[in-house]
Amino acid sequence: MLKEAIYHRPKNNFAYAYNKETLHLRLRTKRNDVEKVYLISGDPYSWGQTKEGVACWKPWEKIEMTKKGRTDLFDYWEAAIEPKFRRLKYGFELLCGENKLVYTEKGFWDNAPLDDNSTYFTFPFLNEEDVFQIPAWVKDTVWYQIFPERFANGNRLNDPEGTLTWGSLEPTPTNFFGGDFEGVIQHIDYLVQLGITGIYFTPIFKAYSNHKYDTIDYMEIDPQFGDKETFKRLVQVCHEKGIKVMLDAVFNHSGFYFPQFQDVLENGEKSKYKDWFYIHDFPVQTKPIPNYDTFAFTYAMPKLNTGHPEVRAYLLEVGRYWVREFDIDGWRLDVANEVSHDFWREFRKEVKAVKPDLYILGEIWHDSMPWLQGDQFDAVMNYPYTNAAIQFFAQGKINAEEFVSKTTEALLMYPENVTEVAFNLLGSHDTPRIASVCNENTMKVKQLFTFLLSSSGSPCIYYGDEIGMTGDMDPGCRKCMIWEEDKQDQDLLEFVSKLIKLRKENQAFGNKGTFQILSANNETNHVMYTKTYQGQTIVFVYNNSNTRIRVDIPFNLKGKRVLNLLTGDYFIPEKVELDVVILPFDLVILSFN
Ligand code: ARE
Ligand code: CA
Repeated sequence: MLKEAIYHRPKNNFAYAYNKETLHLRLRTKRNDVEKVYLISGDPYSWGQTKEGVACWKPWEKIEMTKKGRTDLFDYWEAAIEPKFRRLKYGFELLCGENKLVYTEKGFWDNAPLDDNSTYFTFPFLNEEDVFQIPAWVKDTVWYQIFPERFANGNRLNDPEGTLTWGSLEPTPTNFFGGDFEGVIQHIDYLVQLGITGIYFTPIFKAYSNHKYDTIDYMEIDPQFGDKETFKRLVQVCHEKGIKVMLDAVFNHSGFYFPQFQDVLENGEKSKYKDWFYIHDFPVQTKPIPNYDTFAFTYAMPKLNTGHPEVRAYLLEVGRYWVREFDIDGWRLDVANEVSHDFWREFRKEVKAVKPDLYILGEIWHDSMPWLQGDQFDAVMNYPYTNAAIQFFAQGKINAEEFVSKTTEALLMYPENVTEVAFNLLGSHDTPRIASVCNENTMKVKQLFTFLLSSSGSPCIYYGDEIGMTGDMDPGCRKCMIWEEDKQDQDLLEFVSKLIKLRKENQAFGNKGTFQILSANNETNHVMYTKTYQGQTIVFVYNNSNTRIRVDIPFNLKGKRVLNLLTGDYFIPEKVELDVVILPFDLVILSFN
């Protein structure tokens, strides 16, 4: 057994409180190197003893761990345990053939040092308030992302100067098409029919650009979208239709025309706002490169000093205000990883005090464990998870094995309670559209939507992706929504609606279902996995090749009723062996009990 590959560390994705009774413990070993792993554990204060008169737990306990997943390099093992006194000392016993190895915090042993509990790993106490807790509704939400300037123009009167005819031109960084809140209200039934239960709006506050990430006033609605009354009505309409509303909080930086920044430009060192930003030296200059901190090198986005008490008070009030006065249900935090942890900790306390089941979603594209400990965000935009799927299904950059490896890695990167609410997406206003990434091969788009909607997490559909809209990187991905039905891919729309319906009607399909890879074959380039919950098994098989393939379904289903979830047909296999034929880039979803 390769000791160098064996890894565990308490209080992160390897050891965490799943709920107020249960701990999850994970171990990493070299792939195919270990046959069995046992968790050896006991109470720190009664290790190895049974104290008389005290209802002690067993002196120690040994339970077998299950193999949770594998990547190209590693196997991952997991066990769930409910320590009677909510604290635990533990180690791992690894077996391979005749070989045995024990792994504790102090290293490796031939036999478990059962007489000395100080060598073991410790989970000191499971305190309920430290358990990562997320709003329950998020687990059942299917999101839709709206870029308000481009969804629908419901009111010509608020159009900004120079507004172009809807969809008449390609989007550029500076053009306007007049989308607004009225437009969203007018099309709310379209979203209801699709099955949407949450909308994430990119910024709506008063700003200069068409994307509104350069805020002028955080307390005002941008007049091109409507006013506070229209926004109130929008939230009301959404809530009546069972749709939650999430707004974008751009707190890392303000816009160039934010009055406080303008004051600094005007008054330099004498400005009372000079410490609201990170000015390197005076006079302030925007060119050739700004002499103040910005988002990227964008001079129009000066970084806010969230360590400054006034800035902090101001932004925290913004955070509370829209929740308190407008009843919004979530905040998506822009450039979340460049703002201090310290600020986010306070932010969480403040906004959750107004609405305890508010969803806090950080925009981070990478491993985000430091923000997902329960004290900052509820979730992050889970780009790493779907990236693997995109590379496999859409781009053919990786093979079936690599897809499984990367997906498993992304799933095990976080505690399970985190992945249950991860914000999964195939694209956004910051990425090329999924149809374009798939070279407009709708079969591939369907495979990706199936993967997205059958994954655990909180899936999000970028407006227009469900009707096959195309577009490259920003600004290409921000075209006007197509409303003429004959120009929409109706077949794709129906397919996506069906998936959402399946997710809602079959608990195994969504968050409750346990995900398990059954096979990944590089020759046929197919992948098969199951989602299971309370007796229901759903098998997903994807053919990611340009030839038709025949795949064995590794279950004895003789005489059982097997439902094809996509067609609604069912059949009863007459033999023990069952195989299915799958056309190029097609997929099959079978369900049975
Ligand atoms: C403009 C141009 C872009 C150019 C950009 C940077 O259009 O082509 O790349 O400037 O100079 C908003 C607008 C954008 C605008 C930008 C600046 O929507 O159209 O882009 O302002 O004016 C990183 C950050 C992440 C950030 C992305 C864009 O970590 O937070 O970059 N995303 C948010 C929003 C954006 C928004 C802003 C931030 C600014 O979602 O819409 O942009 O408020 C890798 C990296 C990531 C990186 C990602 C994308 O994977 O690891 O860290 O994200 O690529 O580049
Ligand atoms: Ca308008």
